[in-house]
Amino acid sequence: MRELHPEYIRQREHQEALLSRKNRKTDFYNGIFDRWEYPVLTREMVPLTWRYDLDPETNPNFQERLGVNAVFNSRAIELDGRICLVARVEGFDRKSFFAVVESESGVDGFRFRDYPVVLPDTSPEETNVYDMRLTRHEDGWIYGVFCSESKDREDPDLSAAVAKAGIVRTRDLTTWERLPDLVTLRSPQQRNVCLLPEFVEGQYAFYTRPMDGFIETSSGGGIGFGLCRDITHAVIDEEIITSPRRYHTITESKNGSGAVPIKTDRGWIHIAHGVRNTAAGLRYVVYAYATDLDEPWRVVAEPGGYLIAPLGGERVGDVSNVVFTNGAVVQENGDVFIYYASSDTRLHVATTTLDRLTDYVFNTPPDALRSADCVRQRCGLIRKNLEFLKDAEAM
Ligand code: M1P
Repeated sequence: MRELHPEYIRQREHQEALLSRKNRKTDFYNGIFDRWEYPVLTREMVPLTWRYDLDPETNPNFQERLGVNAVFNSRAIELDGRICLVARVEGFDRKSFFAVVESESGVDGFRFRDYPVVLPDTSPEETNVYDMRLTRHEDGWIYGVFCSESKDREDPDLSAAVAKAGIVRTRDLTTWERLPDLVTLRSPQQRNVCLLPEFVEGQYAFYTRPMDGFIETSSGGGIGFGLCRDITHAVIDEEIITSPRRYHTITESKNGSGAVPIKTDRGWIHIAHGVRNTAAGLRYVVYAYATDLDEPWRVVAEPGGYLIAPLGGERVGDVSNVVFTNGAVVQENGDVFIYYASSDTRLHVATTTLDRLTDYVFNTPPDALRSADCVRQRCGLIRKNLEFLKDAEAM
């Protein structure tokens, strides 16, 4: 009979309390979505078996042998009545990998499966993988599209890297088949690529993010859209820009597709991220827009500004002043769970309904793009309200 280390027993109890803690809505209000008090995933929730050697003979001081730095950008999908996240887990060694984490409520009680996702290892050059978007496609497969990062061998700069879109497919989030990486003939690098759940013109439709370099999108004009016939050898020739980068807006530096688009009667709703540079560095926010159902590259509604920005403690972390989403779930009753990570450190949920989200996307005024026009826009709202109040109070 082997003895358990007393510290293991203490840590297990501590973790169990964290995992079974009930989450609750905060009193944050904007009529659009609700915020929740606790993050749904943190590094403290990662199983002890992933981090410690439990055997007192080989680990008498119960030291963490393989630490986890962060659990963040997660794709979400409903499977067998549970909400499953495919989370980005980053070790102390700064390498990311994926883990399936499941919950019944979607707002708390997330439990990691016994092992992380073991992707087929098809490229010795691939150094880091992260930010998977999972699409339940009408062809019957669940596809995962993620960033596959390698050293740029042609650039002597030690930090020079190449980002590509890796593609896997699965039916159960357990067995994964790796397909060749996406090739975009006109863009040297790709990140934040997301597959639409439906065929468009009989082809697979991807939202892309054309980039010249690893960090800077440079000539990449925003979120792209491209078609390919064969997903087992996915090649996109032309990328049309859908949601563009614009001067002095939340997408000025870059933007990228986030959750797999949500189909509504009025269009596909996209929940994406936009980046602006500031004196304090890059600031990432989450924004939303809609594209046409038949021409899903054509933007039909785009509220001005952001949907979610880092708030309070969310503003601080490994890469501060960042919120980022790559996953949302819409339930049959219309409830919507938007999973967003803060500062590349932890994962939160924002909840809303399809009705509230659609109202937000189609009825929030667009960015007027200039201060003078923004003041005109706001004065229009104030005037309408003052007249309304006069009438209401006269009653
Ligand atoms: O560090 C913030 C984010 O940076 C990248 O996003 P983008 O390609 O738009 O700059 C990604 O690495 C993302 O994972 C990360 O959260």
